[in-house]
Amino acid sequence: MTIEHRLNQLRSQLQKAAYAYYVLDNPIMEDSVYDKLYRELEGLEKEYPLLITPDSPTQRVGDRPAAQFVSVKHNIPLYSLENAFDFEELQQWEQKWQRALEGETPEHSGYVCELKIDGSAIALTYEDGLLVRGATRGDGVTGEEITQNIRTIRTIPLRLNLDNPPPRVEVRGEAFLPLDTFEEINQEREKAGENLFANPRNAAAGTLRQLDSRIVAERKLDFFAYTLHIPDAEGFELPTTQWEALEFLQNMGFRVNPNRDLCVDLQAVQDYFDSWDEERKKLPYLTDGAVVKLNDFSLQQELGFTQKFPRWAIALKYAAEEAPTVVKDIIVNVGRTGAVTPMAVMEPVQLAGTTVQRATLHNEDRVKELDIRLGDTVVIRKAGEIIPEVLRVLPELRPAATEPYEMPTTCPECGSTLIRPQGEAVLRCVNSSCPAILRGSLVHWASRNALDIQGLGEKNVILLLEHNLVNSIADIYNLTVEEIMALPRMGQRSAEKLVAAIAASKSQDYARVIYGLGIRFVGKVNAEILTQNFPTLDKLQTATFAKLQGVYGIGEEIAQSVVDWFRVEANQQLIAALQNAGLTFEATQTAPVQTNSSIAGKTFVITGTLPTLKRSEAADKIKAAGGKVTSSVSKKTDYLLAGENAGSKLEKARTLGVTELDEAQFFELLSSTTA
Ligand code: 0OX
Repeated sequence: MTIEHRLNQLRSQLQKAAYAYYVLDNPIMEDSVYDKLYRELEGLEKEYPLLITPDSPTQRVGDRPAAQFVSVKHNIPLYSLENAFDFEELQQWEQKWQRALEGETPEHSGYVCELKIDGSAIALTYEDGLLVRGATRGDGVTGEEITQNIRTIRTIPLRLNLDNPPPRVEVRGEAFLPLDTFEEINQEREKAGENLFANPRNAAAGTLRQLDSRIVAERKLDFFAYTLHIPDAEGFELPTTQWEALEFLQNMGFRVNPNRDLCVDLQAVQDYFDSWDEERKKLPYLTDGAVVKLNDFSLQQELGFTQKFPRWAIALKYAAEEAPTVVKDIIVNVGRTGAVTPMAVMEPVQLAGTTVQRATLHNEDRVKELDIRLGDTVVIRKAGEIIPEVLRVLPELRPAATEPYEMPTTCPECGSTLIRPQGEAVLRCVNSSCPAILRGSLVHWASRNALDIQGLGEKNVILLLEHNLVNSIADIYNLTVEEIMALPRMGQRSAEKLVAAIAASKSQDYARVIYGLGIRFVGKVNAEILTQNFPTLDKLQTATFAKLQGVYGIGEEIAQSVVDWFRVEANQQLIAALQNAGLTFEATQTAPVQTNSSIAGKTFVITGTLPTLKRSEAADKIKAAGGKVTSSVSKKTDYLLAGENAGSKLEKARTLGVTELDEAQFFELLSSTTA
């Protein structure tokens, strides 16, 4: 037998044994035999290093830490999931996806229920069967390349178990830390005097972003696969349902959560969900709900995605966790919009796997309603990512001689009188130079989804403000290493790093800049929509209310807020200073939307079967051209795009005199421009 042959044989035997052990939970080889074969492989590879292959079981742990992670754009975005909290919301979701299909309730092969693993989503790319890339979810569009770390996860195959693999296979799933490993890690961190991870999800996310894959390997991350994309699928026999896909993933070598079910209807989904409510607490990992997916891929494809979610899937979440604790203090927090939020400071308590010490009391009205007082025992609640809140006070446990809490009348940060605008529940500090507003704006500007400036968290922002080094967001671009070094607890290296991170943020894209400005109602998704439709700053700041509102996804409230924001003189000055500093105010990556098409600002309804386009494809084209698609015909509808078997919508459109288009006319309209 040649050396190559023996190496192949060893790798294949070890790979099969690892699959049986880690994925199938059904060992086929004794540990001692595995170790012997592994050592033989290691020995041969040492002797013949040129014969080492990247999929060898010895090649899971890199021997050099990475210098930094590189951002990568996902080939297919990683969407998040819409949430449902009860059966009624589940039914609403079913009605919604059925409505999106124009009421032709199709026969379908049911819903796949999977446990929702509370970990970190990751995307894996295999080329010709070999793992070539692993990336974090990031913001869903761009993540970080962490292939080295992913390779250490034993339940992720380095090579797919397929004889004739398609050129590219994309697998998504959840990386997570088993609960016992999480506890061990925290015990060790405590001994070493390091900060503890708040929960297994954070620990998993933190581990995935470790630069040294040797540390990752020690942490024993695990992975459940749940989606499969194969772009060039011609000539391959592939699954046509989610149920088959899960089995296919397992056969390819992935660990797939065994606690799944194929349900005929929503009642069966609810039964699945209920049956796991208690049972899940015995599992060795955290789950916070069930993910319900339409089984048929054809239906999934037809339904497509909204800006944020797949229309064909939903997360059904278990009720939030609640716990009692004692209120030590009541404080108010002034946010970057000047909103004053009362908060309870409490004895630390464990909740949904996290240690909680602060809970929001929302606003003045809620404080009155709860009649919360110092020393009160309260029940707090936390659901998923939501900030913990005080749910109720237990008056029977109230100590003697307490007084009702009164909200302050002046801003605790700048002393100016707080205002409660008419009709609003929120008390506001309206002093635009209030330090809290500047502090919050800076923290937001530097945050991960905005300009992502590492090292500019709340602590350092406070330090900069205390030493009067910045008076506006734009001032951070003038900071020097010397100035920062002079601050307490700041070394030269940290100062250099911070200055470099600030400089690097100048090349962040336009959408992040717009999001970073903190315009009310302009979150990440809206910032992206705005920058796609108004690809230069000039276009955005001169956009009228009507034009903004005509963009699909931008409602009245958002449009008004954008117009108002650009009208403020101080904001204009900020923009000018940021432009001066060299920030990006122009879309570069995505193809600009043709706002000059005849479709921009127009409202469409699509009905019936079109000769070549799927309805979702037609809708995408309309949206890309700046138009809007709604589901029902009204006076506001500009065009009805009608295919074969168009029913009641066509009739209604005719009564209202809405312009009808067939597919050919639609294409004509698409290609015509008004410019
Ligand atoms: C989970 C989980 C997450 C597919 C398209 C959007 C969501 N945390 O366990 N996501 C999905 O599905 C994707 N499935 C899951 N099981």
